[in-house]
Amino acid sequence: MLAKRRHVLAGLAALPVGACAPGLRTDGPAVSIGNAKPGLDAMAQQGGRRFGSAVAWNTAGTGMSVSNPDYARILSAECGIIVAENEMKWQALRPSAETYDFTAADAIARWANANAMELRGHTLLWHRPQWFPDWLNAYDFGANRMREAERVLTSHIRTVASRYASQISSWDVVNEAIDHETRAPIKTSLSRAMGSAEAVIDLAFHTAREVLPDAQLVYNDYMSWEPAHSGHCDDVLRLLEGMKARGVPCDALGIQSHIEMFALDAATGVGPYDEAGWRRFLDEVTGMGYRLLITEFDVKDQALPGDQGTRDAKVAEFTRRYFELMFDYADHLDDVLAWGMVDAYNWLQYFDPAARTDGLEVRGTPYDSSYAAKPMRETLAATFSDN
Ligand code: 9MR
Repeated sequence: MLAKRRHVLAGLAALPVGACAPGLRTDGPAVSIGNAKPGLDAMAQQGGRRFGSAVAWNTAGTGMSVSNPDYARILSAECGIIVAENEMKWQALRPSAETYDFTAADAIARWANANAMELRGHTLLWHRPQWFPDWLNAYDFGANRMREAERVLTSHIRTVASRYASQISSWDVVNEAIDHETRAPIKTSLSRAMGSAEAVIDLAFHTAREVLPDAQLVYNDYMSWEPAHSGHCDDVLRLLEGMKARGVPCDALGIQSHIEMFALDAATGVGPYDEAGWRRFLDEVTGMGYRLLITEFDVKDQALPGDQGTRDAKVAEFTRRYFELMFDYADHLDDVLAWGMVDAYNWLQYFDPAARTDGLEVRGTPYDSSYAAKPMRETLAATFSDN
């Protein structure tokens, strides 16, 4: 664990001094970066971790976020690391079984480099047929099914991981492998051909380790602190225990952190959360030696009234409570990433039509759609400067 920590800190040392200071880019119109300076990444770095965000290059719902100078300026000011929201997934990279298309992923990697930001990798395998390319769901693995499935999986991981090896030091190797409802590992064309989901997961991690001996390899999932997630937390614990027992080279758990207010708790005025259960979960995960990351933070504000002031205050309060608890595990916690910095470019606006029934935008990221910092941004700043 100490070695891993040193690795992350060494990565930080490589960043040019002041890389993320507000004002790095001077070409966009003035935006409010909140009152507190410096930017969130510079504050997070004081505690030995990086802060950053997902960016969309060409997402159907939001278009090209970094080509918007207002958005790019916020990323430059606040983030030391970015992750491609969609562009490194199989669906984006693999138009067919024989071909790769790195156009968008390379463009994001170049943009990160040009703006002195690091990159996270997401994801070498999203273990759900829904997010496999169609050709992979329908793939004919032939007479030696297992060997061909292994070849398809390992050649993808070797090709993608080695392409970005100099820029990406932390990868979501496997994303979401257990079904929330059935509580069982998700079946895919690959797991059917290879005999089990575990066989696929193990091979994915071993292959990533072979290509990236020093990178942080992460299992990423959406288990969360709301009571409705407790079963999924148990299932993820079993998966992590299994990987430990089998000697699978997984270093960390990525906690997506799309935290949810689908109802309000009368006592707290924010969404219900199971503090004791969530601490038990984090204790078990860290007790097994896994490090933690917050990989996709944002807030679902469905149960809050439309009024902007009230809504932003409650979103910030829910954020404060969540980060306060997570930072009780600060010794185990590495990168913190938001799933978008600006509401207009956040998946919650287009992904789930029921995200708000009043037709208003979800206000779940640090900046609103006119690029003004919201109370959530100040909550994150306060968290990082206290830790
Ligand atoms: O935000 C992403 C959205 O634009 C895509 O349509 C969707 C499917 O590829 O994936 C979303 O990102 C997901 C991430 O990759 C994994 N964790 C859950 C995220 C939100 O659904």
